[in-house]
Amino acid sequence: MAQAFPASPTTTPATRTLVVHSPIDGSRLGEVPLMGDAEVRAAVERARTAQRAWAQLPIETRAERVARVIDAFVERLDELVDAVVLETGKPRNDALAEWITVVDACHYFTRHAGRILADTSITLHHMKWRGSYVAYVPMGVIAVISPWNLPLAIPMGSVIEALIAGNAVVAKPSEVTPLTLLKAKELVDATGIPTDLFQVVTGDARTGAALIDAGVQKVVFTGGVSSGRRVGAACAERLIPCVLELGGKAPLIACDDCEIERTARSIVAGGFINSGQLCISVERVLATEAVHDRLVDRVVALTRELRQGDPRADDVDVGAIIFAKQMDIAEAHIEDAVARGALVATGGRRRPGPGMFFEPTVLTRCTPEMTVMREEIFGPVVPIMKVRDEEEAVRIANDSPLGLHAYVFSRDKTRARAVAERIEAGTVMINDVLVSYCAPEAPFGGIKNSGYGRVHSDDSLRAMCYARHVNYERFAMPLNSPLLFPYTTAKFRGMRAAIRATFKRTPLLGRLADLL
Ligand code: TXE
Repeated sequence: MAQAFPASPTTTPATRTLVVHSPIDGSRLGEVPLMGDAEVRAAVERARTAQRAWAQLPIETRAERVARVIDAFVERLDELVDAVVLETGKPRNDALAEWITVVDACHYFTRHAGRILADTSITLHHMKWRGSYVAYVPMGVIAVISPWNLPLAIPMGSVIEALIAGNAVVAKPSEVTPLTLLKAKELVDATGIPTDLFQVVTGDARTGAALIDAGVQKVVFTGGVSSGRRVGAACAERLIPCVLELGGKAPLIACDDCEIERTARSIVAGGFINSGQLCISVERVLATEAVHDRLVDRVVALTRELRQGDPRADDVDVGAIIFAKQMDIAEAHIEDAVARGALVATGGRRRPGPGMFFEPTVLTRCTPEMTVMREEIFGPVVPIMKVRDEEEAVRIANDSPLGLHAYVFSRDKTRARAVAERIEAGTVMINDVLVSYCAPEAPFGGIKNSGYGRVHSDDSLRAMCYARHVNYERFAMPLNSPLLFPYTTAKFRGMRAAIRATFKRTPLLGRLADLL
């Protein structure tokens, strides 16, 4: 179908702006500056200045001020949800899920930051004359670079963590969906949090690259694998840490004792919520022989019941495709799969009419060599493959360069856990889909080409800080300690005897004898 409007944001070189269109009907939503090096650098410098005063505040004060973001989000919920719906074409429910993820993260971290970031005392196992503790020191300016699929939840989750930890943030939203984050910034500013402390720079990949080069102390990046490699290399050059969250190919293993209705509904939700544009979407179903046929029938029936359309109405299940390129990708996968013997059980096409809509699609008779089973789809396409048993399912699930998320369905909790523990992924969910992302206290991130580092969780909040180890004196060592100059034969012998007594793996009495 010919595009009735620009497939992605159009740039206007004369004024250096990005024009944003709604995927619902192509209407023009607004335009934002395409920022270059100088603007980005200036934003980071302003952020650095604001951060110095912010970092001096007690953690409780910072948490209390960030908690006001919850009030602003509650107060202006509809405004924010509408912004997401218009810019992404997703149903209100999907937009609300983004809102909840941010507000709940804010709720959790503002309540627990004092505990998570408290100085941690370390008992030294040998150096009993000294004591240690770790203090979590704000890093400075954190760069958050985010994609278009969750334009509110992905950047704002990290923005909240960075701020509570005492940092400033400069965030670069996707060029496809910059307006949502600008709206969120408007709400954050209204809480009285200093405007320079959280800034949004708009633009494309070059703007993102400029941000990494602008003297930031850490980068939290979510996006495609190839961009992630470039971001990782740029951070390595500058010796700054980064979190790379690079997408997935989540398998769903349906064991032969799975509950058919629950599994089918979860497949449909996991495959078509957000039009399948989630890095944790169900991207391949591995159904054991015993349940395959019943599961396929139910998944297809439920998929046909989905109501797709203008997401501004409340009774729509599946909305538009956010980024036009994803429709080409979906079509290419379907074409390849059909050429290799798959069946399009339902869906399979773009929907005619205005807007970027792709039918929820179920492919059956899939096999591992099909691209749809190997590469990220990031669209409303669910391929199903029949496997002999769990063994084969686990082998195929792990035969992937990606390892972000996975799902196991079984009535037997012990069995499900045994399967889950064999899957190579950052998160494995049992008997449910997607909601694990909404648990701020649990780590989220991948292994293999899905990237490294974690967002969410207490560890991730601490990782927004430098761990400063402070080592102090409990008892003063004598000035003629063997650790201080001058070295002498007597000191050396004393040290040698002590070390042997300490590390010799024999009973205590024998070791004490060494000291004599
Ligand atoms: O992501 P990109 P895109 C997958 C999905 C999709 C593919 C590409 O399969 O087809 O990734 O999506 C900025 N230095 N995911 O093109 O290009 C860029 O401006 C600094 C998975 O949207 O990776 C944007 O803000 N910044 C994913 C952000 O990075 C750079 C979600 C992501 O852009 C940069 C979306 C660079 N060198 C798509 N290159 C997920 N993991 O959830 C790009 N950017």
